[in-house]
Amino acid sequence: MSSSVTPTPADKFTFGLWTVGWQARDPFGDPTRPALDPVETVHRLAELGAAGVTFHDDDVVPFGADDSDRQRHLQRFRAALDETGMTVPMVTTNLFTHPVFKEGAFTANDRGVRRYALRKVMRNLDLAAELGAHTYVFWGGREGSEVDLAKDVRAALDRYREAIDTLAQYVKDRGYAIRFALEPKPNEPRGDIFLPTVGHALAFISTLDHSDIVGVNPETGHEQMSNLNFVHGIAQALWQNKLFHIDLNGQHGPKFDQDLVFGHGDLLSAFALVDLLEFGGPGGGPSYDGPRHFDYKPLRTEAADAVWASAAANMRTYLLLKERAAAFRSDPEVRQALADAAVPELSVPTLAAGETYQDLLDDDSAFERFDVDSAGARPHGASRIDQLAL
Ligand code: GLT
Ligand code: MN
Ligand code: MN
Repeated sequence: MSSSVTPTPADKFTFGLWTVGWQARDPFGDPTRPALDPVETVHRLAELGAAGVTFHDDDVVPFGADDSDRQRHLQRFRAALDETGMTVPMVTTNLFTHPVFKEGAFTANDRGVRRYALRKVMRNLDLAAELGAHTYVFWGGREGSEVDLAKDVRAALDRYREAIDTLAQYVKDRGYAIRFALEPKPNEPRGDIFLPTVGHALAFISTLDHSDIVGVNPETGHEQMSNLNFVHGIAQALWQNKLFHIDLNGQHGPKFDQDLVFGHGDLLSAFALVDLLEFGGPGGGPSYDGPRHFDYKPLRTEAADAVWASAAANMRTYLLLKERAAAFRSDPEVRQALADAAVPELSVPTLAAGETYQDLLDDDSAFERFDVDSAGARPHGASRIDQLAL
């Protein structure tokens, strides 16, 4: 294996404890793998070259544990982090497993459930700050409905906004260096989930009092479940300076959430994504410098030891695509194809510096004399670009 595709912490690869730790329970079948100890996960991922781990409160401390049990679990976990040098760049809350959240958390009709959910997050925000996390993810898996008439959607969005603003105020008042990242998903487990896509989430964020510290955590498969273009979603989040975190995985089009290994779905899209993240920034550098976080599930058919090979596959795929994206960008044939397709020309503003719409009206070469037939006949050759990428 060449060294450029051997992961190191400098690559900023991170994994949720719940990913490799998934026991493969699904709606039709029992677990196929034993539970994993988070301490072992930290060690195994460190050996594979990951930089850090992320977790839900309940991934480290079982739901309902008393204070002394909580301290014991946290102490073991902290020790594993110290021994391995693994970081915790992101933390999140489980607001979906316990039946108390069956009708929602921040948007539950039951006000008591909403207040309980806020408290559960606040307690875990304190832990996130203590562990040095800079991002806190909100995936509202239970925020939604199956029955339109059983939920006042405008009231639900009011409550969602109230929750995020209240928690953002808490973070600011405590002086925590934490930003929030909302994770969209269209459905599953709810029939329909609020903030179903990157676009919905960005629009919602613009209504917040504390929108300055709230961005998005888009997941490959979640956008593709909606038949949306993930690369376009990421590009728009970057364009709005709202890509605070990213969940990388694979998905084969609109169907249930597959959480495949990164790249094991739409490979050309994965290539364009890595190219955007690594070489889409100013001067061809990275456009995103946060963790490359994998939110995947080892296939239910995999045995316990194969879990680690599948974790490594995410990182290797990313690095292989990064290596090839670098080769693509420096290939003279690619440069020529991009120039022929006029890709760089899109960066030139449509109006010249200082030009007004009146100047445009006065420019008869723009309309009266514009040769629409020859412009319409212009070859672009985008297909050649796809083939070069392939
Ligand atoms: C859950 C979900 C993921 C979210 C996690 C964060 S948990 O597994 O399917 O997409 O990122 O809550
Ligand atoms: Mn996710
Ligand atoms: Mn998913």
